[in-house]
Amino acid sequence: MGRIIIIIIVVYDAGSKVACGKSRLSTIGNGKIVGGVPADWGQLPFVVALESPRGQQLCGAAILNERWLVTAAHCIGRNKAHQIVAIAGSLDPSSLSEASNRQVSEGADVRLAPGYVEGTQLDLALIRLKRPFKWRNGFVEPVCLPSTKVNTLYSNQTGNKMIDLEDEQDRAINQQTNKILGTVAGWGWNDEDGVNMSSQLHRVQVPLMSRAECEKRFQTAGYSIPIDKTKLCAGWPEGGQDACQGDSGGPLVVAQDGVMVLTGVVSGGIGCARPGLPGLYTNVSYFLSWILDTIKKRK
Ligand code: 4AZ
Repeated sequence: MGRIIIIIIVVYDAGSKVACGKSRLSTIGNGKIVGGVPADWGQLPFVVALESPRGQQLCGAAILNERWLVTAAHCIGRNKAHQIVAIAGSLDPSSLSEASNRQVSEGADVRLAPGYVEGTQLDLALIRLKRPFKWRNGFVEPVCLPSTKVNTLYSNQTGNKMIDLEDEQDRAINQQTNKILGTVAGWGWNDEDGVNMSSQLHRVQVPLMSRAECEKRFQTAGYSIPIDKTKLCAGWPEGGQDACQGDSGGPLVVAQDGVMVLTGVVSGGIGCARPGLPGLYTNVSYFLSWILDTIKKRK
């Protein structure tokens, strides 16, 4: 009689025992955030609202695992961890009608990206939650981080000399005959002046832009903004769709191999959705080893 040996392989992403990056967005169509549409349940279950203790909308964030969120460093400001309230499982955090899916936790600890001082340089932070979020299929789920595989692959090919990941990223962005589309989501302003606002989570698609082109566009418009490898740009040449005030800290995700990968974190820009001026994001892959070190050291 033969024996059946069953091997169970558990795949961890950022230490979560559930699959990351699931989304019910088939083709993430367009439709706070400027030029977007309200998000529906199951489309972006990793997006979290950050509020002040009084319930004022501060920023967005994304779930990495039960304990850790990633956001922009400038979202933390002078707040202590316990002054940041994270709300998951809610499309409209101001509404109490979603009580069954909603989960709330204050921060217990905040880590700013090494070297962050203020403003939008090295604009990344991790928040450790006081009470871990519980996974709820379609409502509260983690996002995927970019793969470290790429790194290993290139270091193998080149011996000690690592191929620069960000150069590869730029190359990939430029090579695409079809643009790489990301989806950005948040509860921020629906136009640059904050005239139109809604309490519903909005989402919109924006194409990634190479660092060189991005820097050139800002230059052409009279702004000198160095776009180094810690940053990413995304936006349409004609404008019209973008993140805006209040969306900071929220995720820019790109679908890769059927899962949503956290590629950027909303950081800033000149106005919102202006023609020729893409939105600025923190480049998550640049900070990958710091993120993994931090969240694995303390679960
Ligand atoms: C902000 O102030 C902000 N156009 C965020 C994103 C963008 C602009 C401003 C992107 O939080």
